[in-house]
Amino acid sequence: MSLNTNQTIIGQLHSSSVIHRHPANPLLSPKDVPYGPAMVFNAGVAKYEGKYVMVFRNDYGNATAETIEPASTTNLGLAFSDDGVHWDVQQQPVWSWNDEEVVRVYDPRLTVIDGRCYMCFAVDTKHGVRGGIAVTDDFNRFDVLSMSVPDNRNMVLFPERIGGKYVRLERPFPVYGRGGVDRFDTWLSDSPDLCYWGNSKLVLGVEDVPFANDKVGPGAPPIKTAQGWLTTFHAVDIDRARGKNGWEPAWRKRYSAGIMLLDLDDPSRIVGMSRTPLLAPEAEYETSGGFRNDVIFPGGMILEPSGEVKIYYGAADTVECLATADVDDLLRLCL
Ligand code: BMA
Repeated sequence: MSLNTNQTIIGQLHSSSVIHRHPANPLLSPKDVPYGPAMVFNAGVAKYEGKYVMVFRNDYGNATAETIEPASTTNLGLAFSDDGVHWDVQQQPVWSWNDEEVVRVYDPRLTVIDGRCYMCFAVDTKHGVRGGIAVTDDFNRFDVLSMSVPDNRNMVLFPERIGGKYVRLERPFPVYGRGGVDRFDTWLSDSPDLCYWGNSKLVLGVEDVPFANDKVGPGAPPIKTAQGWLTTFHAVDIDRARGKNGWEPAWRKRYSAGIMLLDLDDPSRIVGMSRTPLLAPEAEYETSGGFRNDVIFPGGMILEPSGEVKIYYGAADTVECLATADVDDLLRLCL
């Protein structure tokens, strides 16, 4: 069946059998955060100086499922962990950016490059959505290195330079150029210094993903394997027949996580991609009781020395979760 925007209805989706939701899910919920958010989700996670560190998104300070406030109450929280599963949440949110133009900062992604921790983030401004990159040495002070033009977000940095350049994946929003509807794709740019970005190339078009009809965008920062850069992406399908599915009057989208492998030397080239989702919303904390149900939004991916891959994701825009898989199984899915 076709919609008036040429969107084919996707239908039922299932998660891959190689991925396992952690029994401790959700790892973080609003009740774990001492300054009262109603939603805790879309975290960036990295291993930094011997610990796991997480910067997570908090929304709607005073809201409940019944009373939804504007999104301007978003802030970022910080947590540390010794095992990547049990998290010690810090008492205060981190980094409020006081700038006339900035409405809110959200969806952080962390990448360690040469021992320093960089954070990509989305910024709603009075003149559009921008993607920013900052560096921090203490998770208290964040120095902004670059800000994109609108509209762009979901930036993630590769953990090392490729061909001498820093590289990022990103998802610009070309509304006019894509027929006036959401048809958002995944792009790649490089930079000599993390400040000036260019050489932009298309990596993954939404039409290339069988379980998306609306948008695809970067998930967690890629991890390096001998076969290529392994990376998650979010894939969105819309069905206008969907109605109320969360705290809002209507929510018609579903966010799943996909996985692909990019060429080590030319990461704009896809070596392989799973044609079915890695994670589709199925667990109770992904499909019910949240602000926007049926949302899986990967933002952190860690390759352990054992070959286990930890994938952190926001669920239902309300809680933060973990799923694990063996790196060889993930590579087999792509190839
Ligand atoms: C996107 C972003 C994400 C969010 C998702 C689902 O546009 O705002 O932060 O998780 O929508 O609501």
